[in-house]
Amino acid sequence: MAKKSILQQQRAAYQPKLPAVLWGPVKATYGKPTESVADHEAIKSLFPATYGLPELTFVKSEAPAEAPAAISVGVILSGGQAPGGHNVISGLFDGLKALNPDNRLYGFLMGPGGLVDHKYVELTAEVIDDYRNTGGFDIIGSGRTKLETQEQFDKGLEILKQLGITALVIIGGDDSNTNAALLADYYKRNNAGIQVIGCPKTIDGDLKNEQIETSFGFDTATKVYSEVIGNIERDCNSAKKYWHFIKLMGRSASHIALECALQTQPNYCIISEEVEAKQMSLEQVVDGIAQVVAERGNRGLNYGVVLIPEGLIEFVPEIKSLIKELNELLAIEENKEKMQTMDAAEQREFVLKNLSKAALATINKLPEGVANQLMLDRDPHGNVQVSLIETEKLLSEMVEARLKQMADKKQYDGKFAALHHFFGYEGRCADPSNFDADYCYALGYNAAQLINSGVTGYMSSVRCLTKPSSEWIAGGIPITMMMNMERRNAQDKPVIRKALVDLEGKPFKAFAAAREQWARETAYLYPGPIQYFGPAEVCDQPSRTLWYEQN
Ligand code: FBP
Repeated sequence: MAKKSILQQQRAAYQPKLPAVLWGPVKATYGKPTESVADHEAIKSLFPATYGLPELTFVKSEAPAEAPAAISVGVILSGGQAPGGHNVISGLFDGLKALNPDNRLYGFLMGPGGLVDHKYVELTAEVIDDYRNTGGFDIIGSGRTKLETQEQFDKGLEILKQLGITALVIIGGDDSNTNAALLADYYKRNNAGIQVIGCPKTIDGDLKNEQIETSFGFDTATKVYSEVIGNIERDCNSAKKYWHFIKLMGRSASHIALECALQTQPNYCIISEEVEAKQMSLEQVVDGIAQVVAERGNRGLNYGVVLIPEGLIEFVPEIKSLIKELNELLAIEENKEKMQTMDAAEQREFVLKNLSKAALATINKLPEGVANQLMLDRDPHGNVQVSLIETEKLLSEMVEARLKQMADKKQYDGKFAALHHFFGYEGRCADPSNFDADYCYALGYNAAQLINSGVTGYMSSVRCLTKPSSEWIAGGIPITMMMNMERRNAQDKPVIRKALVDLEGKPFKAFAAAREQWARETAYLYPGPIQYFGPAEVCDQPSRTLWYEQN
């Protein structure tokens, strides 16, 4: 067994808190039939067996006369790591064992690919106990294979049948849960006898809606980033000589940047959704930062902190149209085949030759590295890999150039020295905060109850998350309810609608009301590291986003 740190040894003993309703036997109660968030007819025709299912809520019940028959269940971790994944699995394991001690759990290795390639391990108590309350997905690994073809579904079915598995839990983000819904519908349509249940994972915080209050991992990851942003702010306020440009993970949505801003009160934070709503050009975004730098610099304050969401580039309108055009171009089969035979320089030339005049003008304004990222790299779900684009450097270079122009016009006489950071991977495998440890364990435990209720195509849901955990509500949400049609890889596809920052929502409004003061003054807030032991007001606080949304 691997050596454990002292914190790991102590933390292993933490008993995650469950909603009171899950402390004993439960009964499922059902609401009215549901509709997808949009495109009803299209989604209905793509999910004929699972569309329109009712919402499910658990209530306490009498113990059954005898335990349900023993079953075997499979579990998959899908996509980017998020703190708390191990607790979803330990909650699922404990939930299954509470229903029948002979129930068995298998983990498919390295993401959905493990199901297709028949790579798995049995997760016994001995294995599980080693991973309770720890960060990471290393118990079985994760991957980004997209489950979408009938061949993959059938290959998966072979191993499920072979192992006697009758239910599969997919722990993933919006794309992975979309795949869970496709799989659920396919297996139900074909009477395969396999239930599929999803769990809402992603540090990005963009898998949320009226039914799913937050995805797990967001709480811990943003606390880790906020700790280090706070440390940088303090360093910055001590040396008083640098501007720190900090890019934060989170894909398209700016939830992470917004949450970190609320926790640390930096001098500037860009919210991509606002950039899009105001139709701002890249020059205008740069100008906004330069004005703050100049205003502080002219008062002798040549330092500050700027937070940048990694997806910013996709929201600048001219770049958004460029990406759209590139996606269409790169998805044409004939183009794909041609490009496979070319080297990188030829591919670049080919793409440039086929772009419209407007798109060409936009791409020519960008540094070569950024242009190449936009032109060529996509993840298996067709997303631009925004975490690889160095937006923080792009912006600070453009700010410096803008300040020079201002200095020439005698509008600025400060000094500007920039440092760059990217916080993303540092937060994805941190030991889960108490909030995530409890929430994840409850999601997993609840998934076992959903399986026991016989449903399929549902996402495990635990709600009322700013209340004490004993008052949390547990149940299931039909995944098709969260879906709409979107353009992916140049095709209209059913997907779970991504939640972007709501500019009318309370978290954004709280930020907008304070940001001018944070820009002018040095109002830094230092949240410090996540605390696992100590008073509840230090250890058990949910994210500011959740707090503002529910209070
Ligand atoms: P998920 O959507 O799979 O949860 O991914 C989260 C994330 O951390 C994003 O914030 C980031 O853009 C991406 O993964 C990075 O991907 P990779 O791990 O493949 O480098």
